[in-house]
Amino acid sequence: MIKTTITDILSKTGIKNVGFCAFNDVKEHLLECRAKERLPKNSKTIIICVFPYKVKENEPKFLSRYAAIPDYHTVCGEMLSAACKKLKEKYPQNEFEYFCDNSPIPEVHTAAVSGLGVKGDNGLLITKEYGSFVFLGEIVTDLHIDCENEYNECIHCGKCKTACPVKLDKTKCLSNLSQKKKLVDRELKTLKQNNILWGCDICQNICPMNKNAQKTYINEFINGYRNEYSPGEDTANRPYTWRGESVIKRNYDNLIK
Ligand code: B12
Repeated sequence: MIKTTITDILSKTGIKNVGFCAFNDVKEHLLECRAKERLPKNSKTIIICVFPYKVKENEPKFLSRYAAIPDYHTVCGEMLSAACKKLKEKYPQNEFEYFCDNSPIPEVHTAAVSGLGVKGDNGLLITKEYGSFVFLGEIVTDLHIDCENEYNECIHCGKCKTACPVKLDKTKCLSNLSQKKKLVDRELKTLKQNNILWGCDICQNICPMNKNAQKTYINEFINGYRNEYSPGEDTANRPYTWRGESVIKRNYDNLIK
């Protein structure tokens, strides 16, 4: 009953895919970050939310899909903030704190145990409807909600590992490389060889579970979609803005010569 009420409230703020996870099941695995201080005292439940982001069938030019749309921290953050406000109106005695990415919650694992999808060998959550082209965000609350959590993994076909140039070694992830301030020549060469301007979707594009991934319904992503980056463009609220334009411009000059 309470799950239905919460799901209905979230759906009114445009959040359509929601799962529930007991905070106790995650508390031993929290990530160290400053946002940890914002966790409600007596946190009991994580309401974990899926935000699909595939806009077009075709891949953007040199950009990963997440880099072709407005910054998800802002878009998902605004939706989660509106949801918290509505939840507080319904449950004034309780606390609701939202997080997205900059979060102490291991989001992929939490979403997987909540039944929103499976954890892929590439470390990402893969949903039935939208594949892995989803962002995750959550509302942590001291409201008690019964959760039946079960953890499931992908089909382990091995295609993502074979395709990934660094064999899914997280310390060498090309997405991470594309976001680094300083790169040595060898690293720039790797980005060039793999046509990478910002972010990397190699492990996602090869995944058979992404074959029929549905497109997003989130208008901010659809309306703000840009198929490519152009130097000098308005970079306000793009996923690469936080690094300063010099980093994406460096990657661009590295590719386009
Ligand atoms: C740091 C980070 C990165 C880094 C490094 C990734 C890494 N793990 O090393 C970099 C920059 C490389 C990166 C890249 C990308 N990222 Co990223 N990233 C994160 C972030 C902020 C933290 C992940 C992390 O460090 N986890 C810590 C490690 C140790 O986690 P872990 O290996 O899963 O282990 C945890 C669990 O296993 C858990 N655990 C173990 N046992 C148990 C048992 C139980 C019961 C429970 C509950 C938990 C649990 O404990 C561990 C943590 O302590 C998350 C957001 C978040 N807060 O989770 C996004 C996140 C994972 N990234 C995301 C995205 C979209 C990407 C990219 C696809 C972007 C792109 N296109 O380039 C790439 C994909 C690269 C890849 N294949 O992984 C999304 C993934 C969405 C999805 N579908 O799953 C997230 C969730 C952000 C978001 N809010 O949407 N990312």
